[in-house]
Amino acid sequence: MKDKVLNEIIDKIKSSKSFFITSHIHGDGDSLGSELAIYILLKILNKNVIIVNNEIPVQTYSFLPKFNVIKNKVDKRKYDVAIVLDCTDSHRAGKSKEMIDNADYVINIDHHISNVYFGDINWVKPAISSTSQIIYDLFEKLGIMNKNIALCLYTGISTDTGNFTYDNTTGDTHKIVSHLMEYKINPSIVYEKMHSTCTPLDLIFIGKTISFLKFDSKKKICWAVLANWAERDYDLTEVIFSTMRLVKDVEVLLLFKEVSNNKVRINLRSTLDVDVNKVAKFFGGGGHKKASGVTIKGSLNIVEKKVIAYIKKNTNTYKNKIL
Ligand SMILES: [Mn+2]
Repeated sequence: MKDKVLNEIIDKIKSSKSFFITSHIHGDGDSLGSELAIYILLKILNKNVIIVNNEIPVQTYSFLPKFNVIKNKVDKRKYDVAIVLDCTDSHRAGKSKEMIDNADYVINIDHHISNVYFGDINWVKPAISSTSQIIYDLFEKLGIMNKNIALCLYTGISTDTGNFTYDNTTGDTHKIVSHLMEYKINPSIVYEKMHSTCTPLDLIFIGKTISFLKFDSKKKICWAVLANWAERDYDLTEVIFSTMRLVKDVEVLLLFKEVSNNKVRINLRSTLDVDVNKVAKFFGGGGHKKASGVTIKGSLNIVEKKVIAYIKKNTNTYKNKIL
């Protein structure tokens, strides 16, 4: 079954000339790593290829090879194939959706459980840690690998496994990474590029956020409310989560970010059995069982009350019977 989809994708790649690659808005290590790895592959195969995202990615990822080829200008050309990576739904590609709709054929490769199978072909594997880990099989099958591709895939896998600590990290993940390491990837440099990104002012902000953390009465749900959230040049969300994760016995972590007037972005994380994808889905979002997100219209205060009440009502954190 796995080989059937993969073979169809390989046939389509071989028989097509022009490709457009995209992913979800606010790219991360996995989406950008998998996009650039596929870009390099298609260049090796002498294809005409372009990457267009909703926005130019944050500079954190500028260490990735070919980072500068990523554009944010939608073009009206008709591409033979759109390859959409790490993206649950074509709407999640933001303004690049128009180019997906325009393409003759859509290849959807993703590992989000909430993927809506919007492609002409869908290579969706929710059990796999990252899109970068899924597409490793494509490179294997084609017998194409080099240091740049290995660095892109390593960065993607490392991002989505929380540096190989989340329970989506399997023996296969390590086997793949062990092969990628043969291309002289330096884990400490990759880690530092992605994580040593805060300014002293950011640390003060994180300190304030942490000192105002909220908890439910059983201390199983922990959340932070962030008014006037401003996107940084890197992902401060994970920095705050990694600090929140230090609290003993907490099972659900949330950030409520006021992204504009009357619009709140909520990031959800689960440390044990709680399925936060279901929580996000209830409010119109989605993602993974242990990491998901949703944007809700409404004031910060009201959205916070609604979501926390829903989690309390629909979960029983003491018995781990949650959604
Ligand atoms: Mn991913």
